[in-house]
Amino acid sequence: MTTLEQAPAAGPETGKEIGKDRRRKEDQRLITGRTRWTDNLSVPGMLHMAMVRSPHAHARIVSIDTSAAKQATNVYDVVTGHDIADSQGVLANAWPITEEQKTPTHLPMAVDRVTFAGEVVAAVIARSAAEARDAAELVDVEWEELPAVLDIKEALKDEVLAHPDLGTNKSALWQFDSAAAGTGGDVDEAIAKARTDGIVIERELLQQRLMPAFMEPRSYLADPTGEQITLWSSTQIPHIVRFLLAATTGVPESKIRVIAPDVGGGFGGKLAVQPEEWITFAVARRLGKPVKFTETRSESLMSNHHGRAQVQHITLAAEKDGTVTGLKVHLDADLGSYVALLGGGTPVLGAFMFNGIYKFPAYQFNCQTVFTNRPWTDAYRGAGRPEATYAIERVMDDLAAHLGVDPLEIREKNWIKNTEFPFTSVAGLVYDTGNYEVATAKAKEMFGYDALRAEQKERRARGDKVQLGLGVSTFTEMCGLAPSRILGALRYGAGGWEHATVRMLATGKVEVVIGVSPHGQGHETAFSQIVADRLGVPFEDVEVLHGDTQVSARGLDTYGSRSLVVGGEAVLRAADKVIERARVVAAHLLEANLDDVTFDSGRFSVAGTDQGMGITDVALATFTSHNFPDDVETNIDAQGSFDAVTFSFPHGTHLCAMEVDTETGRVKMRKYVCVDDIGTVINPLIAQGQVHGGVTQGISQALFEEAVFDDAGTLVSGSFVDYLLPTALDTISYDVAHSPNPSTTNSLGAKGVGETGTIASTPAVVNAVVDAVRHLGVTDIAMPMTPERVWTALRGDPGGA
Ligand code: MCN
Repeated sequence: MTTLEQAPAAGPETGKEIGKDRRRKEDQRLITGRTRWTDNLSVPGMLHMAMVRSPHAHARIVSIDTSAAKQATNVYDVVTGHDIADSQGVLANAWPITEEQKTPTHLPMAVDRVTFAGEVVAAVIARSAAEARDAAELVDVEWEELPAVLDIKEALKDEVLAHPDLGTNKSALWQFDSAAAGTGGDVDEAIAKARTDGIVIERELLQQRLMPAFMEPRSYLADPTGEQITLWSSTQIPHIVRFLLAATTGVPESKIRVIAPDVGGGFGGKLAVQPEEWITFAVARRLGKPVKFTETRSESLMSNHHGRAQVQHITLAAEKDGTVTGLKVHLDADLGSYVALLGGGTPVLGAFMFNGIYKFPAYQFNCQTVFTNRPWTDAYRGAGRPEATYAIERVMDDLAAHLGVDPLEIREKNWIKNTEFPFTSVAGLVYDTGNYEVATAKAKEMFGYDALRAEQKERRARGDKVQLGLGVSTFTEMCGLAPSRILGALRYGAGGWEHATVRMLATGKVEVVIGVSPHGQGHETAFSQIVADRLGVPFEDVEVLHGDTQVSARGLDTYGSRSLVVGGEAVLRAADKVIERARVVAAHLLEANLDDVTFDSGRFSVAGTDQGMGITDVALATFTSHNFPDDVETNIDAQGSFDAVTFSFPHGTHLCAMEVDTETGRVKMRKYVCVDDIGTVINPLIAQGQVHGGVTQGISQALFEEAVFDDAGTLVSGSFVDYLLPTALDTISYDVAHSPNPSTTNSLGAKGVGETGTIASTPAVVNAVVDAVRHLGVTDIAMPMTPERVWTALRGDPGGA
């Protein structure tokens, strides 16, 4: 047995974890399939549920005949919206972005009317999932079809209404004006001046609808048979789900336990209380039996919320030398059929980012949100920021082309210099740190920019069939959602704090309970590294617990690249409190004055002596000791919370080389380099994985993905046969590097990385393709840039709606 005297000081593996390429602790169980996803779970007496969904984009439910389904083998019950009408909660849409916002009632299960193809109208509960699905086909719904509005521009005309009772398709108009806010000048004046004595670039850009395509489809299991109702959910937000279920059902929060086991991706798509989730919970309560629902991939694509979906009207004013004098943005953003959890707030997040890394003197942003009879939209990796970065980086290229200068030159002319940080942007945010000069120089060198430009010139001169284009994308983003005070000012209902608990166990192991809820980000590994360094214990001795409201009572979950910069700081604070409490115990055990006891690398020492003891010895002593004085506590566990003052602002420069076959329209990626500033990097391997995944997702928007509906509003791209996602064969190996400037918003100095790749890569790819063929008269190609679209653009039609 280890005695206090024999206990070793912190071992050689401690004190240098941050910055180390640790393979993820989670990988063993995730990659070898040894984890238990929600759909693998089973509890005694569990029933299965299948949904009956609307085939129509807009229709009145005349009647629902459930009799045949109820007679089917092993069917336990069939539930319609009417059956649960009095218990149906209204799904979260409680945070209007303006006082005048129009918000339709959103019931989890439709009662009288459906507003998109895929909306749930009944649920069949049976002994097995197959029996439930078969019986769902026997539910006979009589429909009266209603006119549907399926397009943003049509919706704006208000001729056909998605929700006739609202009297309009327009939900809210959100506006920001730098002159009114006092953060800049008058944009209309800047544009008027540029029209007579400068340059004005005007563009309408399209952000197509995307569908979050996480690996694990949504799955829910609700068990009401215990003291509490337990809901296992493939969610990003167990704490928020528990709160919203309590708020919408009247069940006390203390009687609801939400468990997010390992979750196979979310990308913002699992950032909601989903109707199917709410129905699973409600039906289990109604029947008093455990009920499980797992969606098919087609159900996921047709009924999970979608992302992007906006028309962007951009006006950029500049002086003749390329100095930008103003930027005016008007967005028409498609909410789809309802206002989702973040609702109109998602496109509005872009309001703060259209000005990117630049020092624009005047800025105006208007966002009109509209309803259509399509699935509702909400956060999708980047949420507002990829859209903003796309627009500004596209028009900066247009400005460079207008002046006949290199795209990097025009950016450098307008960007915020390193010496100017902290910098208050024209949108009113304070950028913490950054160095665009260094990141860009590094990216240029890694890319071999000058050699590729020379090759491009030669190909153009020869009139090659395959032309080369170089795409530049610089970006910054507000990450670490976070600051409660800013969220409050934006009228978001949620706070932005985070919480953690650190417990030293008697054997010297450490349990860390986090409030953030990973679904692929590797928090168990990265947070172990932080705690191992701070407490001076081996990385392997730290266990990170999460995703269960019973275990982690307080937290605001994972989205907006917040987990490290907000949650990591909460963990640090808890660890520091543990050290402080352990110091008191150590002083007692070492019979020293508290002021003389210092802590370093896992060990307490008494100043001026060779006496000391490890923090793990202190933990053991708190467990075994029977004779502590009253003023020395035997509990050294601690909690920490953090709510940042402002966001942190990662940035980076991404460069992409694309080859374009001018005869076939086929495009091929040749090189992709990204140099990002994410402040202190906790685990470079994880960060690199996040960038790789993120960049691929952004490339995918540029080249592959688009939700397509037919004229009746049925999703045509309703399976992975029609909704194209890139495979390893479609991507190349990206060159990733960091150019860190530690953030001043948290003591780790970290900035988020979870969305950077997605935010930066889409414009890099599109700019590269357009750059390849600009000399042939092409200035725009709508996304996704399929070979057909590129081919058509070369013949004069940029495509798009
Ligand atoms: N990290 C680091 N050093 C930094 C910043 C982060 O080592 N300077 C590590 C973190 O410790 C964490 C990971 O990188 O392990 C991501 O951290 P962070 O940027 O804080 O992002 P979150 O953990 O909050 O994750 C959210 C973000 C978002 S918003 C989406 S969308 C997204 C993403 O992460 N969805 C993902 N990455 C995803 N990755 C997977 N596999 N699946 C998803 O659904």
